[in-house]
Amino acid sequence: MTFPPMESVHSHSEIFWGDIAKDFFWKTKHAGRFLDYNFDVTKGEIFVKCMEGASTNICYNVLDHNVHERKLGDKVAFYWEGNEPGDELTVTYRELLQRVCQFANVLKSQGVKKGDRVSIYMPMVVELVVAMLACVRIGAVHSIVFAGFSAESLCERILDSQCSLLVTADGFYRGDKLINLKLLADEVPWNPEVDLCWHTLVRGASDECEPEWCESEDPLFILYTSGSTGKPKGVLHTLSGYMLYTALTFKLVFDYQPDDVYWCTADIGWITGHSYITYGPLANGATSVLFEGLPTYPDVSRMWEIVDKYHVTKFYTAPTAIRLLMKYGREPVYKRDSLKVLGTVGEPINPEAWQWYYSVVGEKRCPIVDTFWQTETGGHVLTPLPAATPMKPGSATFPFFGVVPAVLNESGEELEGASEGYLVFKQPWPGVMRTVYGNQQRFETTYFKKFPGYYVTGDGCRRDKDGYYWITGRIDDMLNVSGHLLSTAEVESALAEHEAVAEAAVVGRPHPVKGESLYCFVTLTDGVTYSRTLEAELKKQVREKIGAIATPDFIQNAPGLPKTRSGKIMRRVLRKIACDERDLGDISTLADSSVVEHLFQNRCCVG
Ligand code: 6R9
Repeated sequence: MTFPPMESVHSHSEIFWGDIAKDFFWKTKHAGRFLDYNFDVTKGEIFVKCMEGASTNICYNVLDHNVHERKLGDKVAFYWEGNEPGDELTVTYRELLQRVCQFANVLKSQGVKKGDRVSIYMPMVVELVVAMLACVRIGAVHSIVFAGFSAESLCERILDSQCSLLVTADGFYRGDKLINLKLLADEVPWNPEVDLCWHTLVRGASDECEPEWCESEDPLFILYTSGSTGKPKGVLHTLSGYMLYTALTFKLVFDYQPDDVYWCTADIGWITGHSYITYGPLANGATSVLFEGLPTYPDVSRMWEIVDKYHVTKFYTAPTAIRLLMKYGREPVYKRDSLKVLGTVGEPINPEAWQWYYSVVGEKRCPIVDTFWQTETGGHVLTPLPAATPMKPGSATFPFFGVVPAVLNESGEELEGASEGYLVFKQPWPGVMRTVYGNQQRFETTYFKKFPGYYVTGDGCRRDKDGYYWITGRIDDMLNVSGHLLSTAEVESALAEHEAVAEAAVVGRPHPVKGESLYCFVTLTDGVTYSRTLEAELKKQVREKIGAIATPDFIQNAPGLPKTRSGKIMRRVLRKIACDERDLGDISTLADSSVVEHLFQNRCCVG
């Protein structure tokens, strides 16, 4: 790729992105403007359209095009490293293409057609990538549900996106724990009436399958993310813009070179895995590690053993993993000479973790790319470019090409220079989400209503005198537990569904490894007494309704909750109680202040 002058991305996005698009195959070329959009609710429906008129197939681009045009057939696409050391597989681009075609034929034989939704609930195995690309090949829309989610969460997502088929696995090991995915998926072991076996189906399938040519704005996938009302939102991404955006961000943010071995430790069930394990790296013909296991199994040097084994050059992980490993000191971090660039994503990285990552893991020779983005943004939006952007520990630095951020105050005015407020974006970039699946209204209300004319991230941010952006964390009712967003409302309703619970309020409490932990206040129904058994039941209830990531760390019996006179729960006060901070600020609107003292006296100290 060659690069036109920097400013051209704003004034001539056509030329900038057109040049990137030349590296891909287009069945038909686009006509008209590169990006067409409306970001202002007062002017009509919100929409973003990129490369209208073009048709392509992403599966074709990331596989066939790499094998046939770029001659990368024998290049390794994935080194799969299983949970158990010694379990390993190597898959080349050519093999991946064959396997994807076979499975695409299987999907077709099951009646899956262009536009149909397919749910995927699988561990980190090669078949997961095969299943997603097989969907893409035939124009079906995948909806991947992270394998840590509960049966109920899976069910909710299948129903919301009206999936016609579920691809799952019998089970897998995470560390030394067996997870019976199939049992979770249907709570009935095997039903020959509805269940079909992957291996049997694939055995008879042809390994050739003509790709389905799709329009730029046809749906590519749906990925659910927590919503502040409690019901998850199906974030919808479409073809061409997402492909170009993930391809270019991957290339530049990791300074991708053809002989790199790249490893992103995220799970494909989250957006990081979608964009930076599957689409971005494959679009560049990169070699990646696909890891099924945990950073601490069988011991805490597992990550560095993998880095050394595959000579990983570019490494991408989350602050929570860094903090976890930090606890064990520098000794387990031994062989890592191959590393060149280190990335982080998922939450603000605290300076201590940043320093450890930089000095211990990177031996002060690897630039750190702190990438800020969201399921909704499709790819990195605030990020340094390694070795080109001077780093400041804890800052995601500057916008990526074509991204125009602003900092707004409560009245929606743009702040200039050094300032702090709401982080918003003023115009779209190719990879931004297009809608909430089946609910355009919710899309507009969530992201565009508060400040007309802007995409609202839901994050707070500070811009310093040098123009660096510092994410200060969520400013809505979302919690970030180990880099995963959870809505307080979702956890509250899971708790309130228990017959012993009359009301629940959930807040975040800082946690040394997870970033935030869940601190839950529950008011019991009359006549019920609080007990350890009930507490365990409540934890189990949340785990079953949402998944293990949402398991409460603390539950406090709250005979009364601090409320305003109009009956609103004052979470701000609850957050202070959870952290044992007595400076409550202005509590003049509080209906009954004795409630607060009672909660302080009975707060949980240990989980
Ligand atoms: C990619 C991903 C999005 C939320 C986002 C923000 C937080 C992500 C961050 C970061 C500070 C970073 N976040 N990266 N905060 N610095 N580098 O994580 O997507 O799961 O949708 O979460 O995560 O709060 O709004 P998603």
